[in-house]
Amino acid sequence: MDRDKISDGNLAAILGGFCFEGEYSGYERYGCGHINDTFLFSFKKDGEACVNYIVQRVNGGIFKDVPSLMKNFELVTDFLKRKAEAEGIDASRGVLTLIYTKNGESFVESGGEFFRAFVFIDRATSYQTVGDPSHFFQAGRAFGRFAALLDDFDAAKLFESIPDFHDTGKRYQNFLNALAADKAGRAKDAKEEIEFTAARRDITDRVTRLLSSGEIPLRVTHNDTKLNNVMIDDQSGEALAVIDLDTVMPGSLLYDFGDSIRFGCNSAAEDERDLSKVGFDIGLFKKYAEGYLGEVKRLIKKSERDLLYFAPILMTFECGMRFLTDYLDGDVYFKTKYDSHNLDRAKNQYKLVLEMEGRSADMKGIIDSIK
Ligand code: ADP
Ligand code: GN1
Ligand code: MG
Repeated sequence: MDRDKISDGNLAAILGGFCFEGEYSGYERYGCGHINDTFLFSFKKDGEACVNYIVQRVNGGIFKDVPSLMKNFELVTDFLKRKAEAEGIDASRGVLTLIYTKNGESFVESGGEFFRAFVFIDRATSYQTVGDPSHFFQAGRAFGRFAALLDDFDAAKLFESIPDFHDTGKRYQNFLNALAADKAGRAKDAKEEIEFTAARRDITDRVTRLLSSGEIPLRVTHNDTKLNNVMIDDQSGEALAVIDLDTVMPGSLLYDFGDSIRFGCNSAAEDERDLSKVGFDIGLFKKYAEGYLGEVKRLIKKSERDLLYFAPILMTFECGMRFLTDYLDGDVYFKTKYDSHNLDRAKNQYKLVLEMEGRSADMKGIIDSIK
């Protein structure tokens, strides 16, 4: 399948199914997500450009039960919209807006593929790296607000779209299984990374143990809090909607905080091959922590706060281990552009882990200094 294209039959089903406004004028491949295929659909009204839409082909290899996944989207966006309106926030830009079909469904199934559609948030950007530090502060606020708004959302209503998503211990077991199978015959090319992974086995269950014992609370979390999963207003520089709700599930606030730091505080892109460019920007850590803690201070427990310094290390290690596992499996999960793409990503993340480990005490100090 050419993932940059939509077949004619599916295009007709999308255009005939969703309640779009205006006259369709074309689509193009859009964005840099690793999971779904995203398209920008343009529309015109009386010959003039009007509201555009994002259409996504959901990754059916990863998400096996799309109707249940989309029910999560419906529940969460509905809940957020009501809260935003009660707080006087412009929900059309502040909350991801689903487009429903003429039959009231939030997806179209056609030719064995699933599609969903959203209002395109225009005059806003989803950044791939932090250029302006204030954007990162804004992202911290947005993900913090997301956690705070969902604090009273009933987690039992949510379908677990990817079970054990941030169970780092289980991810470690998956890594060991992939290594034992060595399906793609690549283990010989990843010796250093394999050793690096095994040497950190002890940290893998640190958060899950505390969740199981109840020492840290299970919350409704986003679980994929990369900077490029929040829209930033081009004019005001303020964060708008949090997007990419595929992994909104019960989890720990530590996962959300840690994953944002993993992505945003890397001085290089996630797949930069020149490892001398990969560094940990502690100034950005402070910015994000200020934005995030400002929004969650009402709900965060001391036991969670005490581990905010460790969360980025765990999430960066977990992500590196996932890239490495996918490399060993023969690139079956993440989109890759070349043969060793996943290995390069793993190397990059592990370099960042080393940098973060060296700055643990500084991270701790910064968290303690934020009131
Ligand atoms: P993936 O799960 O593949 O990462 P995302 O839902 O994050 O998919 O979408 C990929 C990209 O598409 C985003 O990073 C963003 O640039 C763009 N995007 C997604 N939804 C919207 C939206 N409603 N408005 C504007 N851009 C969007
Ligand atoms: C994927 O969907 P996207 O590109 O925002 C992945 C995250 C990883 C991330 C690494 C559902 O995020 O868990 O941390 O790539 N999402 C899923 O860049 O697996
Ligand atoms: Mg995304």
